[in-house]
Amino acid sequence: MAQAQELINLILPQTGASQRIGITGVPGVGKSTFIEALGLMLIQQGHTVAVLAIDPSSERTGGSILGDKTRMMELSRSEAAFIRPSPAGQTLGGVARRTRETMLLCEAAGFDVVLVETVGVGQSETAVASMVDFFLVLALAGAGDELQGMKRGIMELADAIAINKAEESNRQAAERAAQQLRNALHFSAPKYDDWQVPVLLCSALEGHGLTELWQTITQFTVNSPRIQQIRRSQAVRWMREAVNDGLQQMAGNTEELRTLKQNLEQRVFAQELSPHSAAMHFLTALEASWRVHRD
Ligand SMILES: Nc1nc2c(ncn2[C@@H]2O[C@H](COP(=O)(O)OP(=O)(O)O)[C@@H](O)[C@H]2O)c(=O)[nH]1
Ligand SMILES: [Mg+2]
Repeated sequence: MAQAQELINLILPQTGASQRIGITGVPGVGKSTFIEALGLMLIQQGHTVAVLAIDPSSERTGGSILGDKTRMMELSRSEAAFIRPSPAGQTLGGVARRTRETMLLCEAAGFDVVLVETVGVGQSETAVASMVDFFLVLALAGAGDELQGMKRGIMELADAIAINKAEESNRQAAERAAQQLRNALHFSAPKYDDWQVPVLLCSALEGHGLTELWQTITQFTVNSPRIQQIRRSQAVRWMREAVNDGLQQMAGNTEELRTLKQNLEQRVFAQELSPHSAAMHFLTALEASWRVHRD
């Protein structure tokens, strides 16, 4: 743990030069197919691409990693690409931290585009959005899917939305879905004053719309003072998270503290003690224990 931290500190000066892109959408929307197509296109343009996945559920549901690997077959064979599935067996916070650190390692290794795939369910979008420069949401056209599959929270995180599977045969429905989304976006609070979230069409399968999408992304990320702002705010947020994680860890550090916490919780449950006094009691014990361990 300490060694890993030391390594991160050591490589830190070599990080930061990549474009960090998050990609989300409901299972089946085409994220892996999209990443394969975009990744290959970027490699052809001379980029090197790292693909990281953040999916805290992947250990439980199994299989998803295997599925993604086969979907990114060609990309995974390329010398200029690196693909890594979610670190397993951890909480979302742990997965997020590991993914962030892996992203830094990839940058230090020279990859200049990092794509982070996340499943469009649960809290993992927020975690990914807080570690990338640009957050792309993939959606599908048809039967109200565009609003159904797009929970409000996700829409608020989006820097661009792409309607995937917009092949010729599906074009009209895709256009309609895009228009609906544009209308809906008018009613949600803008993430940045100077950036209107574009809604584009693409087909990951046929490779259509990817050039335009990449143009949109680079318009946002390359030579933009906004990126520095975003990364600085993210750094502060990561620090806060690390402090909170550390406090949680300290609180469970010794048998004594764990027992005390249980006892206090029981007394609060039994209404013998107010939540506030119990918390103060615990914090006092935590502080004392910390002094002992520090000295
Ligand atoms: N028609 C069509 N099918 C696609 C497209 N992109 C992905 N698919 C298919 O949709 C299914 C799910 O794709 P996948 O990339 O695994 O989705 P993920 O779960 O979001 O990673 C697969 O059968 C893909 O072949 C597309 O642009 N057009
Ligand atoms: Mg996938």
